[in-house]
Amino acid sequence: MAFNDLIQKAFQRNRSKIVLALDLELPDRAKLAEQSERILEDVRSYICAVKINRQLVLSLGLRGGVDSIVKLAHDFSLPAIMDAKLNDVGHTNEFMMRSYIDAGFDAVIASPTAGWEGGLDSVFSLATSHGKSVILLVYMSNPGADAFYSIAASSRGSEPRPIFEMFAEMAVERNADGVIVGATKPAIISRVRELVGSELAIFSPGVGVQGGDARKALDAGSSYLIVGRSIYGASDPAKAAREFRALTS
Ligand code: BMP
Repeated sequence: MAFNDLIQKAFQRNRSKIVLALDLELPDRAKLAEQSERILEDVRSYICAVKINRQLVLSLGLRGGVDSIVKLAHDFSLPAIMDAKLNDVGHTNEFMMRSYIDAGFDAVIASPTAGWEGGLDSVFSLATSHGKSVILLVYMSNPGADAFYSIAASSRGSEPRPIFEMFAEMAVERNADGVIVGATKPAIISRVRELVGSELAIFSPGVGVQGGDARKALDAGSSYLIVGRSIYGASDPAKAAREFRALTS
């Protein structure tokens, strides 16, 4: 089933717009795998997807490691997103994208900074041929993000405008299945919503520890909130996930 259908179904089943960022860091590989799986199991009814980042890929490896967590997510009928922020030249992007697809991921996050030709073209083309999704990073949640994503730039003689607007338009033009915009930047979320229209999913990380406000992000146009430490770092992750879910209804 395609990523969009999987996340929609999970959203309807669990009444949740929360994507769990499963970014645990533990020195012991076996404990890391066990604890990551336990948290996913505990919160599975309160989330609509799981996002895996380099913390798990670097520590567990893809084969015989992260792929088991992806399988577990699928057993719970939850889609799995790989937060790869792909931004290299074509053949390297292609290798990474193929590896994540082979590991079972339904969607992969890419950064638009490499540009299209010889950069993201291979990522989108692999995604299309394998029925997978690409989510494009449009504006990051960290305080320093403004120094880059708001730079006014001009493309091929057009009027200068913030670079994130070009990234949002690239997502639409290239048929991405979603964009990432930090929950800490509600005004940017509103602007991106105007640019991408009502259909494209906006995923917003930065709620909780980073200080973003769930309600403000959703009111500004976010479709889903990505939450990590405030859930997996809580003494009772299921309770924390349930409380975040309540903020999204
Ligand atoms: P936390 O809720 O613990 O702050 O985690 C947020 C997650 O979202 C992390 O996996 C991080 O890499 C990711 N993320 C982010 O925080 N801001 C961005 O702009 C883009 C991200 O992918």
